[in-house]
Amino acid sequence: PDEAVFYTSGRTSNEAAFLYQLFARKLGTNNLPDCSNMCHESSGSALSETIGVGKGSVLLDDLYQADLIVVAGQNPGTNHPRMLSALEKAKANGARVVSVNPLPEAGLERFKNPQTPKGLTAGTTLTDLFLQIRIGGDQALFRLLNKLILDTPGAVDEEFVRGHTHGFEQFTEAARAADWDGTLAATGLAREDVERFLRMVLDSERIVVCWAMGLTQHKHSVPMIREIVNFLLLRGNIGRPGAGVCPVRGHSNVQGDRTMGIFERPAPAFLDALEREFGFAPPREHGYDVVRAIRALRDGEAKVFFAMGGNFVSASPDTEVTEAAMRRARLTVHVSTKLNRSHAVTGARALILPTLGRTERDLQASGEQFVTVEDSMGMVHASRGRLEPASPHLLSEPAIVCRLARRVLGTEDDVPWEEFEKDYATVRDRIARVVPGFEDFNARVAHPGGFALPHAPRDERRFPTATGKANFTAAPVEYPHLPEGRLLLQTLRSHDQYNTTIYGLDDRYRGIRNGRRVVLVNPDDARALKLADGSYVDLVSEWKDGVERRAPGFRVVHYPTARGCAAAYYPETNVLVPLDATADVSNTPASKSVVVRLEQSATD
Ligand SMILES: Nc1nc2c(c(=O)[nH]1)N[C@H]1C(S)=C(S)[C@@H](COP(=O)(O)OP(=O)(O)OC[C@H]3O[C@@H](n4cnc5c(=O)[nH]c(N)nc54)[C@H](O)[C@@H]3O)O[C@H]1N2
Ligand SMILES: Nc1nc2c(c(=O)[nH]1)N[C@H]1C(S)=C(S)[C@@H](COP(=O)(O)OP(=O)(O)OC[C@H]3O[C@@H](n4cnc5c(=O)[nH]c(N)nc54)[C@H](O)[C@@H]3O)O[C@H]1N2
Ligand SMILES: [Mo]
Repeated sequence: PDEAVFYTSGRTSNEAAFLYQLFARKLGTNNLPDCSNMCHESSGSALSETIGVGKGSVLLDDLYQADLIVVAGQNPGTNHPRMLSALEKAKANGARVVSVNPLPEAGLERFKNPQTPKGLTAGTTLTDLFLQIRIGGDQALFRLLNKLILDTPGAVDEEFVRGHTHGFEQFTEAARAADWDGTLAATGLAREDVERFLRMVLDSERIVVCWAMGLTQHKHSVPMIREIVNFLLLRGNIGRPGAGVCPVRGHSNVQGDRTMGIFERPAPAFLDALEREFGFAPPREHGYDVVRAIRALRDGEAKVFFAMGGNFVSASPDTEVTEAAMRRARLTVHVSTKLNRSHAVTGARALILPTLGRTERDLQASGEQFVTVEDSMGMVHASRGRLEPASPHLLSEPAIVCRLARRVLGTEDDVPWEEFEKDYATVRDRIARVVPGFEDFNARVAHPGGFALPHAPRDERRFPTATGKANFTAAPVEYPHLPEGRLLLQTLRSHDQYNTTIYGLDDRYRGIRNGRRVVLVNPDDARALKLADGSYVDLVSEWKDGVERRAPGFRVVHYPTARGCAAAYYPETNVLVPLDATADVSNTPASKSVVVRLEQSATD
């Protein structure tokens, strides 16, 4: 069983995900990597250790009640447009917004809400303070900020720290060692910037910190996010209205898939519950995450690759390595709504299984079905397709899994796969008995708007960690060191793409038109490197393995990113991200901090 790998992208419904992990575990493996491994794994790792729940602790209403919202490493204008309206409303209620980013992201600077008359003309300035940080400098910034808070009489919420936290002394000792010079070097910020930030923090009773890939895809992402937890804990900003951690997710059900057990390192309690409910012994050894799955395919240890959605070879790092690994498989299978590159990079045998999209009607033997999803804020709600399916022959994801399970496990298998396929409510009944927080699932999801999953830190200031308290942590401060003449490249999204699906060649808010093979370089760096705006370069990544990874033919765009930093689009640049360059603890590819040199291009 462990020679098979079952990947999931984050679009899969709760019902399909639950069936899929059940099938993999009945087969006998925990090889359930998912796009989370490349996405918010660092957030999950940092949060579960420190607050005991690997998910965000705020609801939409908390944003509306916050005094200060920090948006770090996130470009909501493009990637979470609905969040801009939430920020606008928060501001109308008196909140201030700090943006921490190497790029001045236009959507955050000036938001034109198409829904309001004011938005159509003037727009709202969302950001009160823009901290143009160097890539990878966030841990250093928050560490110094924490020291400054500690040094301010009365700034620490002593009662909260005493009653609810653990590790404060050790953390204080580490924080006291933070110094201005080191921090300004790591962050590229000016002293006044940090001082203004501090004043806004001290003026604010309730603080929310939001983040996305700008914080999760670095070698030191996990300690970076833990430092943000330290920051919030210091002033009691977790577990009360208007305050908390807000990792903003990507795919519509990536959080729900994890809740349903799509995880290569499942919690023992989850496996115990599966065992009780279905009367079998699930495998207990950890399975492969994305990076380990690629290594296993590369080394011939895994032979079957099955993908429930996604575009694995384009989304994964080290494209050439990943493609070669995939070609060694005996069998590759993709359950997909759209053709993509991964379908063309196959093992000895290859299957493409087209499936219903979530907007399409899903008719089964018991009648029309709906499925459920969970959002970034832990709200679970129903999703029902309305459109006529693209073909009457398309099977739904749950149907594909149930039929596959019956073929692979045999019709003798005592899980009622046929019944599950006919009526998804019967799947939800099982979820209700296996997954905490889903009691009475079918009844509760019938409410319009759905229901909120319990979150102990948010709901009752209870922290289900190893110490039973919220944990301060005291990791050494890290930040990327750049050799002379090199730049630190982040690989990010343009406006006209959804991950590996490219819709067009423009990047609206950044004013880039007609081309995706562009590299954004600070004009001062460009001058020092003698790179004219509009000239062509190859991006060559430098990593300690000595392998030269090259992405040829990128147009240089002079752009006001932080000094020493560069930016280019994913997935064109995935070829530059070494497979082994991952975040400590979470093993997420470090695709936001790739050391590159720019060489004059032959392909002008
Ligand atoms: N239209 C659209 N929407 C999407 C997606 C899409 O592709 N298209 N993808 C979805 C998915 S799966 C996800 S995960 C989310 C991703 O949402 P985002 O995380 O917003 O996406 P990225 O384009 O990767 O942007 C990363 C941001 O972090 C900043 N950044 C990079 N490095 C650092 C750093 O070291 N420190 C700080 N403070 N900032 C840094 C970048 O400048 C950029 O603004 O969006 C989701 N929504
Ligand atoms: N360099 C670099 N690499 C990155 C990132 C980065 O910032 N930089 N970001 C990472 C992140 S955050 C993520 S989430 C991953 C994304 O990794 P993936 O989730 O693997 O990639 P997507 O491009 O979102 O997958 C799109 C494909 O999913 C299929 N699909 C869409 N909807 C459905 C559905 O409902 N059911 C099924 N079965 N299939 C469906 C379609 O066939 C479509 O072609 O990429 C990661 N890779
Ligand atoms: Mo993502």
